[in-house]
Amino acid sequence: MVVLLTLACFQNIIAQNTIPAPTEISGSINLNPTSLTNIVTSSKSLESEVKVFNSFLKQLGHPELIIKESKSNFILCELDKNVKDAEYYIEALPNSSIKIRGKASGIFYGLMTVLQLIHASHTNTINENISLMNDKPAFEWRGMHLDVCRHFFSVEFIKKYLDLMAIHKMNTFHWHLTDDQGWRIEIKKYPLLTQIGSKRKESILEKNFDPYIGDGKSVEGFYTQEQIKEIVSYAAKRHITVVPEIEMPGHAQAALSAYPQYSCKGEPMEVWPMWGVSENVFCTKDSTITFIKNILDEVLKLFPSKYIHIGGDEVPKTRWKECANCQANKRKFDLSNEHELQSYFIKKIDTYLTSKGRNCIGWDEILEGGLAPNAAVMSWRGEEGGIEAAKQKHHVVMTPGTHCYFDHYQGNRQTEPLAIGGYTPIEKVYSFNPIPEKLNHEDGKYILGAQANLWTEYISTTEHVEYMIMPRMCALAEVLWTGNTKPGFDDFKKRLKNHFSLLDKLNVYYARSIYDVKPFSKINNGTFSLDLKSAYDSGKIYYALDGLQPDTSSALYEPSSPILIDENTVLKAQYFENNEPMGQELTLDILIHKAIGKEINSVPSPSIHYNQGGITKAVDGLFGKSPRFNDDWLGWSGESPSFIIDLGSDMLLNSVSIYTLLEEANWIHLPEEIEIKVGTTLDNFINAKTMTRMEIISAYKNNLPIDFRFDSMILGRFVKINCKALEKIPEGKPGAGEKPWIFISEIAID
Ligand code: TNX
Repeated sequence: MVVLLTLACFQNIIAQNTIPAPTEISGSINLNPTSLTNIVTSSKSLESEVKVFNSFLKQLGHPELIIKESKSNFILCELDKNVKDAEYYIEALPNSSIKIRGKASGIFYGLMTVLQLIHASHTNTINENISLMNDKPAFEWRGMHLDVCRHFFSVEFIKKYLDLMAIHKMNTFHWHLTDDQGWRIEIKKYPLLTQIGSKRKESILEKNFDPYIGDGKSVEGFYTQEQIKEIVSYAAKRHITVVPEIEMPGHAQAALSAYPQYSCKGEPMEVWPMWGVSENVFCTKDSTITFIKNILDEVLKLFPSKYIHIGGDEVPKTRWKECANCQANKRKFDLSNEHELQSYFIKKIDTYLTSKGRNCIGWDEILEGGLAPNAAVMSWRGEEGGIEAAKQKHHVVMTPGTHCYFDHYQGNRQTEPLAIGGYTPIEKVYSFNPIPEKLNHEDGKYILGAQANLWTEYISTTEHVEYMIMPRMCALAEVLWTGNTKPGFDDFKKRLKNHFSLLDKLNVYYARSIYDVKPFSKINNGTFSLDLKSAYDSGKIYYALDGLQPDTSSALYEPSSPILIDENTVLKAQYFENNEPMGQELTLDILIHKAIGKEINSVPSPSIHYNQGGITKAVDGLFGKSPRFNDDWLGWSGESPSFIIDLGSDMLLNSVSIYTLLEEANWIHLPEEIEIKVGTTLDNFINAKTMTRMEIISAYKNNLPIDFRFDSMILGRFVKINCKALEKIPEGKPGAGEKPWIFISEIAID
């Protein structure tokens, strides 16, 4: 019993100070980490690990350890070839000293743990002990991706990115170097790739796709081969492998702006200023394949990684369908469609990389038309691609949009910087399990790990990059390092709060969205009430219902008494600690109407991807906003939803207001037609109002509902709403020809 208690106590101490949490702690050494003065190694080959460790100590503003023998207060780094890669042991030595034992990678990670403990002891009042531990990663691929094509980031910043990864024991940097909007790697054989392909005249301004509005600001930059070598070696010293991505056959417009002869049409084109998916892809003809192989030859010399990422995602087949060379390939190789042509292309590259002793990895679209024999798959459109590939005994890295897209929003709607969409708060990242439940134990072994992706369409500054990855990367690091033994979000969030001081010292511009107040509505017998929560409960939440900014003199939210609301209200709330506002203010528009909390059904149900909280969300008094990034929205893909709301008794009705959404870039369109009917019973509906597509388009305004005001009041208990979806996304729009989405967040009845 006593032993158990002590153990729990050690875990607690550690739990306050390291991210990711170690996998196994067996006891503690009575030694305050700040008392360490010296560091020695059992082998000269460990000098680089020690140097990096000292450079981090310096960045954190702590004294570096003296690299010299001493009688006491030292760290001994002892190479032990019998310990597995990345694993390490921390053990006690006499005279207030410790030993870190493992291979070079393990020793490096042990040092990163000690680094965090030293920092914590310097900054926290708690007197830390060093723990005895045997720590090892749950997954071998602990990745961070960075898109440097949509926006360019300097060598200096890439180094900072790598430092942040290393301190959190992340070990794979996926460097997205080529895309439609920019080619960023010097290739000596093809100088135009950077002379032309690395310069974009401008970018689309925010989300002005149609009509297109440009921002007039040029974006340019590339890495010379010398700089790339420097980065690769800098990363290696931090036990990080750099995996380059050279996109093919799609996302190739920047390359084709320099060498249009490798496209299907051969016509000139510009480096693409738009976001989305360009139709200008590499042609499948032999000369293009040779061009790509020549590029890869130079890439392989620069990057020693086992895996080379060849993209493979989002390849429109439009050009191939009209191209004599591609059609000839289809006939020659007996391919039945363009998916097989894509597979033909990837297989050629796969064979080439295999012949050079490397493996190709690609986005999950490379499964379409048949997976190349040695290819690994990065599953981004959910888990399905990863599951499929693992069942086919191919290696997989999980990066599903739901948990791993750090270009998504992470906090309250109005206060986050413009993002691509989605909603991936830190809790969600923390809850991620890289091994899908659907995989059996054997197939689960093909999951190498996971990775967060940072696409930078809407991210042009280094501060913004830091904001998007931090602190979400801390959560992912724990998912990937600590794995199943991770102590849980409540424990993590406590450590994170201390960890913020480390990020402060490193001048990281991290997001504080974790403090943001989140609303939870409840409806009981038609009465609307609201609970407010922050991830932390050590502080206080103040709120105001008069539209003013809340401060510590505003109403104090008491968790035991939810706020009752009986009329349309704008609520503002803010979390405070020690009278200081933490995180951003929440602003919530609450709509009180006749359908609140009433019975509603929808045929068909919303898509599983956009059905958080279920269909009752459509009558919960909270409506979604544009840009969309939280759970307020329900979505239907290619289907025409029809709703019936039961108000419980006959009432005189004036109007129905529907909060719907137009977000063409994300394939979300307004309905073709909306029809409202009212009935006193379920079999005598009368038409109340109908709007055609043209009327809907002209009535639609961002963040406002489409109002269906009846010509005169109608008596009824049941309201039926039929939304007819467009058959296909219209030509000229992103996703043309595909199934459109319909999004609805609230149906208000008055
Ligand atoms: C899809 S993820 C893409 C990227 C975009 C990203 C935006 C993937 C393989 N392709 O080209 O930047 O969405 O979230």
